[in-house]
Amino acid sequence: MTSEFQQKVRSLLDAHEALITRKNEPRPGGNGIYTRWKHPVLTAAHAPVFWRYDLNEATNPFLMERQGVNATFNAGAIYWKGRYLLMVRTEGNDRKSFFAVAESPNGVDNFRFWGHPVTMPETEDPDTNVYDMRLTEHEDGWIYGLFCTERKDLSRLDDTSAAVAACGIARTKDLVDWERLPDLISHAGQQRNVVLHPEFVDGKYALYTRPQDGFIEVGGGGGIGWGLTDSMERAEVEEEIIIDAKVYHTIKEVKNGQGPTPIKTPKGWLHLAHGVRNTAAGLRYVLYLFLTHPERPWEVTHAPAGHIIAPKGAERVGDVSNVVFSNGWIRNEHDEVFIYYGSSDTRMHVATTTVDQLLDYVMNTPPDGLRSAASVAVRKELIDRNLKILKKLGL
Ligand code: M1P
Repeated sequence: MTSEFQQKVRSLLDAHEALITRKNEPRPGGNGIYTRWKHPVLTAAHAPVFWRYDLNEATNPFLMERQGVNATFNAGAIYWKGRYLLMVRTEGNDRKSFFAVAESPNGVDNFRFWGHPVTMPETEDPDTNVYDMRLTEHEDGWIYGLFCTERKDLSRLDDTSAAVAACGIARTKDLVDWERLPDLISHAGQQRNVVLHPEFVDGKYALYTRPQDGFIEVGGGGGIGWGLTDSMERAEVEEEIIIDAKVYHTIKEVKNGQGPTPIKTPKGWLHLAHGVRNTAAGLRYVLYLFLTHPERPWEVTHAPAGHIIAPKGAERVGDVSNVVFSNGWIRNEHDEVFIYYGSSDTRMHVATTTVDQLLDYVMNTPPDGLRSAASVAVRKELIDRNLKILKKLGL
């Protein structure tokens, strides 16, 4: 006979299975650039029951959640042996983030976490918190995971929230066993959003960086930087040039950061990034796209004005509201692109598109004229062209 406790465990497992096997569907409508999908691909409730509950009746007679998961967001992504893998920033109720792989057969639903979270080795200076991994399959044969490692700012002991962000580096061949390498040495006070370019450039490893003075505030620095290093075993960028700067009265006025590893196309490298501006309601994070030169990935060739994805509907609310953030996308063998993005530091979503659509968007969307009058002029051109077409078509 099944005990009441066993029945309660069974219903927890059944509810979890129903959630993770729920079929997703594209949202109707859209903008021709990409399609949003109806359900988040991952939420805190997707974390396995056995990660959260003590399932032993003797030690947990009330079947309490002993180690709650608060959020699953800002996932790195990789297409791995025909499967869609997310390296998820999983945050416990204790506010500590850790990495965990969730796998899907189709990229839009049925994401299931692997049995255990990633055991990420530490350096001799232990990380307080790790998050936002970017996965890069480098032509040297390794898969690199670059992530933010956060530690207390020991020069400001009086301020319990003062922290230092640096770029942690690890590499793997199977996404299970990780070799931790020394943190990136750079000459900026804080580094977050560091991404490894997948190819050697002039025989060196190339990194997109984000040199800034402050932890949340940018201070004197900011912008998406570019630097080279001889080795990833002792990665150091002597010099960082800013390839995509913050600009007044744009969607990246306060700060920005490279998103996932750029995608190589015949027209150049497609980059997804996040831009941040301030509002009376706090910071607003949106995603934008730009293209860089095929041989010189540090040269921006096309930069559409504004955002490609902004927080919408339920995405706007969460632990840190009004945020979309992406550090993972996947291009599959059909040149379909799955853009994975976290909303409001709480959950993960997917939007699907193709390389062709993204190239069309990035190459044919007007750049930012930086003034209202310039925006009106470029919109009037479109309106006039369209009115002629509508007239000709009798519509
Ligand atoms: O809370 C919003 C985001 O803030 C940080 O991003 P950035 O360094 O660009 O400000 C990160 O902590 C990111 O994880 C988070 O989503």
